[in-house]
Amino acid sequence: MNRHMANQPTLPNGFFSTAKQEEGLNREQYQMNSMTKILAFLTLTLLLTPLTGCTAEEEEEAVAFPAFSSLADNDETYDNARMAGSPFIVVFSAEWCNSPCYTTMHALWAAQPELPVLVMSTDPVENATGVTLSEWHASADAHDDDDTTGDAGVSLTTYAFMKGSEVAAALDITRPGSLAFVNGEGEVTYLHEGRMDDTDEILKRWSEASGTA
Ligand SMILES: [Ca+2]
Repeated sequence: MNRHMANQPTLPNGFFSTAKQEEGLNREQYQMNSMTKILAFLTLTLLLTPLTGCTAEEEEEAVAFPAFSSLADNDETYDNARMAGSPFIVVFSAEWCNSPCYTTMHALWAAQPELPVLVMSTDPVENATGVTLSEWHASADAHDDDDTTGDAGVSLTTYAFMKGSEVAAALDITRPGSLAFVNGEGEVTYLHEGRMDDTDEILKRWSEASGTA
């Protein structure tokens, strides 16, 4: 037995120490690799963090105009597909809203005539206060009429009057007197609450929706 063992090839001197050194080296290399990976991960995280923030912010800003389909006073149906590809303005009003609704409608026309405007009633009742969509449109047209001089002023010919309480609710609008500017992508670029009669502000918001700002 002893002879047999003696015949075993002798390991070179320092074999174990060399192996240990190699093992130590491998561990060091492994640690280095891990460090590199961690550093790379941290760098990537730092680089991506602001980008992620921006993306989330943009997604937050881009509110899609709600899905809708409504028959207007001109007997034409307006929906998202019809309005897609070009900007438009939605005035959330009601058959019984004279102020500030009519003021805002005429301020839009005065700022730029013949804009594509959808006037949506936040009142779900059919013919609210006994007024049809056509009568409502006529009443809005007459808002700037001068009874004493007989001057009929302007008629809001490019404005379509329709029901839209569900659309308004989807945008958290519960009462008349708000506006939405919508771009060609169907995204709300500006939501305004209350009277809007400042020409510069109207033109600025229209430019934003048109993508020309
Ligand atoms: Ca008029």
